[in-house]
Order: sequence, then C-alpha cells, then structure tokens
Amino acid sequence: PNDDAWWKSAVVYQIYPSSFKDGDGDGFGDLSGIIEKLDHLHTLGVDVVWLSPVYPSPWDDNGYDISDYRDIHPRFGTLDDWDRLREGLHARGMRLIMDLVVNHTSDEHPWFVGSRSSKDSPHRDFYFWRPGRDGAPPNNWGSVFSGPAWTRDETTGEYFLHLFTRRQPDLNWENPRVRREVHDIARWWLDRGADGFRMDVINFVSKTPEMPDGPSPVDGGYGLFAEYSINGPRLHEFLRELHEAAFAGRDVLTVGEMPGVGVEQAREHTDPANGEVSMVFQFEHVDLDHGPGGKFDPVPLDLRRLKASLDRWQLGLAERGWNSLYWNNHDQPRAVSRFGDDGEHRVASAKTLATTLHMMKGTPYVYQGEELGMANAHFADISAYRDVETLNHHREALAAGHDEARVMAGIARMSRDNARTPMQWDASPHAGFTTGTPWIAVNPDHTEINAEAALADPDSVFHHYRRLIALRKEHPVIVHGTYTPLLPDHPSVYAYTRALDGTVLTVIANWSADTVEVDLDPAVAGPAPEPLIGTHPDPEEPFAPLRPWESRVHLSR
Ligand code: TEU
Repeated sequence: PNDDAWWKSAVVYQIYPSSFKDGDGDGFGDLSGIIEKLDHLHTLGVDVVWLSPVYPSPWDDNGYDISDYRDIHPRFGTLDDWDRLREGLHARGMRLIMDLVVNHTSDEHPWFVGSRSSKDSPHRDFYFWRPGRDGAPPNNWGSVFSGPAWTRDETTGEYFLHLFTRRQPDLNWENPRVRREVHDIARWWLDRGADGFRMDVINFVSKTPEMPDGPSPVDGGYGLFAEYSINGPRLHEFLRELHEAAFAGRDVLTVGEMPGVGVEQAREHTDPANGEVSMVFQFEHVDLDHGPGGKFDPVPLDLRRLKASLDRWQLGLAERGWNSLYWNNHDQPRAVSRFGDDGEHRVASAKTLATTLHMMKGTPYVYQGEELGMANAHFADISAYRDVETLNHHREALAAGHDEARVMAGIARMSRDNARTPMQWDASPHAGFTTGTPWIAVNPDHTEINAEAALADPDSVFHHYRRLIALRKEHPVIVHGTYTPLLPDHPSVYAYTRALDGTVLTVIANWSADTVEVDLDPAVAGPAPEPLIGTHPDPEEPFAPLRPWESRVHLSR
C-alpha cells in the first residue's frame, strides 16, 4: 500500500479566505491578500494549503452554497489570481487543495434554477423533489441549521430537500448525470493544477432511497436523522466511482469531511486498497462537549472522554487507513478557548494542545490563527455575528422562549464565528487584515496576539508550531510509529508513546492549571531519553511533576 504517500508526513494549513488577508481594501479577504502572505506559511513550514470555497456564491452560507463550480467569486478575484496563488505555493514547495462542495449547490446554480422551473425540466432530477404529506413536508428530517430539511416551492407545489439551508438544495447523487458532472468538476480543477480536495459533507451524498421518517420528531441537528439521511447504502460505491473517475493515477490528497462517521466506516473509506479517499474528518472529539440541547448547549469536557475518543481513532486506524488530526476549523470554536485556557495560561495551553495533537499518528491540520494561539471572539451581542447557523439558532431559541442570556452564552462559546474573525497580522487597526471596514469585527486581543509579535518572540505559539512541524519531518517515528496510550484514566494528563524500530517518543502533557505529579516508571520513556519539547532540570526524570499546562516530548533511540 502507499506507505510512502507524501501526505502521510505533510501538515495542512486551512485558509478561510474571507478572513485571511484583504488585498483590495473592501473589508473582505481575497486571493491577492493570500499571495501577499505566502512567506508566513512557508516560515511556519506547512506543506499544503486547503482553501475554503472561493467560487461564485450568493453567500448564504459563506460560500458553501456554490452557483458556479468553475470560476472565482469576484470578491476574491479571478481565475488568473488563482493561477498566481497556485504558482506561488508550488514555487515554495507547497501544494493547494480546493474545497469540493457537491452534496448541495446554491439555489442560484443554473441546475437548480432549471430544476425548480418545471417538473419536465431536464434538471428536475438533479435534486430531490417530493409531494408534501397532508400539507406538510414529505418526512420529518430536520436541517443542520434549524427547521425542516424540506421547503415547498410555489412553482410546482412540491418540496425539495436541503440538509442545510433552504438555499443549499441537495444534489441527487442517485442520478448518474449528477455524478458525472461532479467527476468533471473535480478533473477540471486537477487539470488546472490543484493537488486534491477537501470534500464537504461527502458522506451525506448517499441517503436511504425511501427517505423514511427518522426515529423521533426532529427540528434540526444532523445527529437527529443520521440513520437515514447520511452514510447511505451507496456511499462506498459513489466514492470509488469518483476516485476512479478523477483521482486514480494522480498524486492527490483527498480528505472527506464526514460528520457522524465511525472508526470502522473510516477504516473502509481510507484503506488505500479500497480506492476512496486519503483520510476523513471525523467529529467524535468535537461533539463531546455538546449538551442535551445540542452544540449551543455546551457542557464541560472531561479529558478522559477526549482521550478515550482520540485513542479509539489512533488504535482503530493503526493498521489500515489513515487519520486526519485537528482541533480547529472554520466550523469549530477556537481550541485554546474550548479545550485550553484563553486567560492566564493561553500561550502554555495553546502549545500543549498543539504538542498533544501533532505528535500523534495522522496528518495534522492547522487552522488560520491557531498557530498564533488566537482565541474566541467573546462577542456579547447577536449583531456582531454573521454565521447563518448561529443566527438561525438565535432566532429559533428565542422563538421557543429560551432565556436570551443563556442563548447568548452558548453562542459566545460555540459559534462558528469564533473562528471567522479576521486573521491577526499586527497590532494596527483591524490587525493589518484590511484597510477598509472588516465584514466581521476583529478580535480586540489582536494588540498582543498577532503574527508580527509572534515572529519576534522565540517563545511564541507560532515558533512552537514551527518546531512541531519540523520534528514531524525529522523523526519517522512521528509519521509511522505505533501509538500506545499512557495513564488513560488520569483526569488531567494526556500521555502516550510512539515507537518505531527501537526508537521511543514519549509525550506527556498537563491539561490543567495545577502542578501535577504522575506515577510512571521512567523506563517507559526508553533508555537515555533526550528532551525534544520542553525542558526541566533532569532529563533522567522524564515524568517529573508537570507545571500548569506544561508538555514534554522525549526521544530515546
Ligand atoms: O460542515 C458540515 C457540518 O455539519 C458543519 O456545519 C458542522 O458540523 C456544524 O456546523 C456543527 O454545528 C460543512 C462545512 O464545513 C460548513 O461550513 C458548511 O456550513 C456545511 O458543510 C454545509 O456546506
């Protein structure tokens, strides 16, 4: 199998282009802004850029509602700008993967405009149309973004399916013409020089054909109808067909975003012998702090549950398949606020979260600003928010009579906008992101959390990420070594070893603000362990008490 696949030792950096760098002063990030900042990425040492959508879109879900798959939204620039970005990355030895959003299109895509116009449209069956049931939607499925997953369209009086907003109609992958169009889009970008794709909710493209009612009345949240609306019976078939049509024979990285996927399924999807995808984004570790009321009703996270979840994935894909590794992306709150401590121990906890993740087996993903230890926005007023998921939730929760202060607390903690405030380049107004008015407010903490300050501070989170990324290149044990959990029941220490041909890498991380003693035999770290990360008086004591949020990595060969 492809044990030497280049993406097994690669680190991917996700750019959310609206918020990365504004090159033309319209308050909105763009491709020319990204090109200005390629040296930041090169200094960090990342190998791949994953670009969130930059295609023409009416912007109902920040570009995850695409109306033209073979062009660039004018706010981001032109296809010529895209070519310059690709050239700039390739010249620095970096690769570029695009975001392939093909579970649904925008309702302004010509296919849907045609499809909704008449029952006889040649594109009618590009989407899911069903008559209502007693004046109500065809089944009880809910949208991930609140409300029903079906909207009645006046023109033909039928309902169409949308697992996200009603402006994101689901494509009907049962229709081979749809699948062929998707294959063609993928080939078009690869032929233009893209190096692969992140594939948006790609496990949603196969649904149970009969579309039966879910087991309980649903009003939103994809977990509530997952039995029938995702991970359907033809998913492996559709992924293998796409791989055969567009990826086979090319040296590409494909990562399938799969909310709700389990370890066994992921092993099948990522086993190279099956020819589907290189790796998947799974969601178990980022769903653990969702409370009974869903993601906006967060509960404190017990580290033991997080360790059990990630260890299950490390061990589950140890022999077959491959993991992606992430704490952050444009849909998740900032990890240092969510899992770490964005107050007194911000720098130490950001470093420890990074150490814990980057020494694991799999391909790590760094989300823009994570390398600076950027934190949640803590916006208190709903007027500061832009995300449709957040705004829908706020409206529905208030309509349901929930207490606004409690709703706003859940939003402040979990909203996707926490990850979408502008990248903080320096301490100047708008953090050097734009000379105009930013589309979303810049986090006031940019005066001390910014790339310029980080580059100048050898103890910054940024330089810590650089070192972790460099270690992955230097030590094969990090890419290929086995994974063995240590102290799984310890409430505040995350520890494990990696081993390869006699080399032992030991990771021990204190995920708390207390000084912690651990009871481990120093021999676990192997003979004569040398510190790679973190320093303390006596290398012979790799398990000496850990200071608040301190992490250490030792290597013994
Ligand atoms: O996200 C899939 C998805 O379900 C996420 O929206 C996430 O699980 C949810 O926000 C948690 O509440 C992908 C994209 O990453 C996201 O930005 C899009 O909004 C969504 O699909 C629809 O394209």
